[in-house]
Amino acid sequence: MEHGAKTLREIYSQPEVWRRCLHTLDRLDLEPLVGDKDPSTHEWLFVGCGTSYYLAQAAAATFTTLTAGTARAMPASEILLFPKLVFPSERTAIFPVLISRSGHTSEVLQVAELLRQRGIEFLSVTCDGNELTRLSMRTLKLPVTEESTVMTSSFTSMLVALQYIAARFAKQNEFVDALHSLPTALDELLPIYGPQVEQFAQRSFDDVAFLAQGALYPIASETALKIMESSSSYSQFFHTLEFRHGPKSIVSEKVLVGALLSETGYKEESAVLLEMKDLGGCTLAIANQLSPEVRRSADLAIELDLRVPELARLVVYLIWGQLLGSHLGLRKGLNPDAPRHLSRVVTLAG
Ligand code: F1P
Repeated sequence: MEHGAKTLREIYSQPEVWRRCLHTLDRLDLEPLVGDKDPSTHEWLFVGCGTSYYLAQAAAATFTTLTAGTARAMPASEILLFPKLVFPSERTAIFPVLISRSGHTSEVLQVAELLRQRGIEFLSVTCDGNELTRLSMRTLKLPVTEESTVMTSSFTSMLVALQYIAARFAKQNEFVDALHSLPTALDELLPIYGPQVEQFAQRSFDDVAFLAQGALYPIASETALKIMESSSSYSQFFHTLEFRHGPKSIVSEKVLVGALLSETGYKEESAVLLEMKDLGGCTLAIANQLSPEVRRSADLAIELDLRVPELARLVVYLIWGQLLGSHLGLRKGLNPDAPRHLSRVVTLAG
């Protein structure tokens, strides 16, 4: 099989996969799954490893913004090593949500065991199921089959599902409608920007940094992780305005600075990107609507033009980093389907 064929197929399959997941969610009775865990009375604690941890952060940002409740995200290892950080008081009602594509990652399974021992009910969100399903009383298993080592459609589908649940709690039917409109919107964007990202990836970079703020920050984190996994290049992520506080000293013409620009913080965030261009960096701008100066100055400018609430756009911001990672890997002669040193699941011995 051609290098990267599996991963690229899975990236391009996302409109179809989202449609399938939304169809499943529309038919699902959420009441027995989460009905008694209203975020106004329970703190939702999203847990995962790697890509699933960034997904946990994006889900927590969505719950905090859409519902009146509080939500947090933690890597599974943190709960195992520092449980006091997570369970500060017996009085706080928490509802953990364990996220794992494979349902097979050791640290996540160990957290499931720990929660069972403490008698804390939790929800598992997964694509494959596996042991996690057997340890869970409540499971949301999505119809996503992903063969690739790196997570692409599984990330976006599980995030769409968790956003769907948050919107249901918040009684925001228009948000659910917005999620339903994403597959068609992405179908239209892929033929426009897919080839542009591929072309852009023919350049080589010494360093890569992705910037974002708010709910887009975990999406920038996952973008950087995709670049690392698929192209074995080191890539970092920062809150956009933090980039001025030191990191900008890496900027040169061989450094890619990518910004996922929010609508809320557009003025302040785009000023950082324009400044990095002035310092000689290569810039990539992704925004829902681009201002003329950013469109002019960026080396690659992607305009999503989605007519949905800002928070419902998260998954569409990620597609371009998924593609960029794969194409950078291919340009380096690597196989993004089989990233160096990585396996599909991290299983710890003992
Ligand atoms: C989590 C994960 C992936 C990563 C790698 C190893 O998997 O860390 O994010 O790309 O392949 O596993 P999972 O718990 O969601 O299956």
